[in-house]
Amino acid sequence: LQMESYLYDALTNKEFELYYQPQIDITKQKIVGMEALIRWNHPLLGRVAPNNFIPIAEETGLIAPIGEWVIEESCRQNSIWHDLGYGDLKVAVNISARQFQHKNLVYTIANILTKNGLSPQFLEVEITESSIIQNPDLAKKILTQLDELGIVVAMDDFGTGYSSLGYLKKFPFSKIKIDQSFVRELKNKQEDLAIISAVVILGRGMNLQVVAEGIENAQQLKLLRDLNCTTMQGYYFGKPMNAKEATCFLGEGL
Ligand code: G
Ligand code: G
Ligand code: MN
Ligand code: NA
Repeated sequence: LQMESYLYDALTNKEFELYYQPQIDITKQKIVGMEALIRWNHPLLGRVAPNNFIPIAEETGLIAPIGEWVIEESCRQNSIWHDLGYGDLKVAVNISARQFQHKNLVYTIANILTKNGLSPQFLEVEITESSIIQNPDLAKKILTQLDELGIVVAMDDFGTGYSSLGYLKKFPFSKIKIDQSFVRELKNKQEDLAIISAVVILGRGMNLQVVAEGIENAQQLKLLRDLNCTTMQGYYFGKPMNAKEATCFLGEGL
């Protein structure tokens, strides 16, 4: 309850910060995107993990202004990166189900892009299957509008839900992110390899980009590369880092 009351003031008090985790195209040896991950530093509570405060933000409706700030701040940052010469870098933001109820979400996003001189193709929205389930019709309406604007719509945590395959057909996804759990358990075992391999082939057949998440070591990288997975994200390449560190990371290249 106390956390909730603190959360109301967090935006005004500028307690949020975005961290960025790189997405790598291993065939091009290039950083192709940055996923924005929110961080909350409260003067008394200290660092509060998103898994602890995002649910509260969703329940209270605070996710609308917080989510808007995330989009605003990540687009502002990406526009800076474009000006620094990383002209095809994308930024990805996580969107909660509740944000679909935000009256002017699409309009707001379009305005943020214009204001920052950022073309829509450089913004990705990551949606989980569970957030679609809450209101599929509304989700479809909003995601279709975002897709028509040219924004990349990605299915996050792919493979953990119940009917992911049907959603790929019904909703305008152009990217799937294979859930970390599949990569974490990835060993030279028939089943693990078969699942990832099937998703990569599925993505190719449906003209969807595929990203593997949670790569923590060279062995996982090698296994994924052998399965023709080309885009990856994980601690092995880079942990989520603040804007300054992420800018240095871009400067150092791979
Ligand atoms: O970053 P980790 O960094 O601990 O993120 C934990 C969870 O919080 C993930 O499921 C991630 O998708 C979610 N998350 C991180 N940032 C945001 C955000 O800005 N908005 C929403 N809705 N979820 C976020
Ligand atoms: O749910 P979503 O995929 O948006 O959240 C990503 C979460 O995974 C964040 O909490 C992020 O910090 C975390 N993460 C990113 N890369 C790795 C990794 O290689 N290993 C682990 N264990 N977590 C990771
Ligand atoms: Mn995500
Ligand atoms: Na994910």
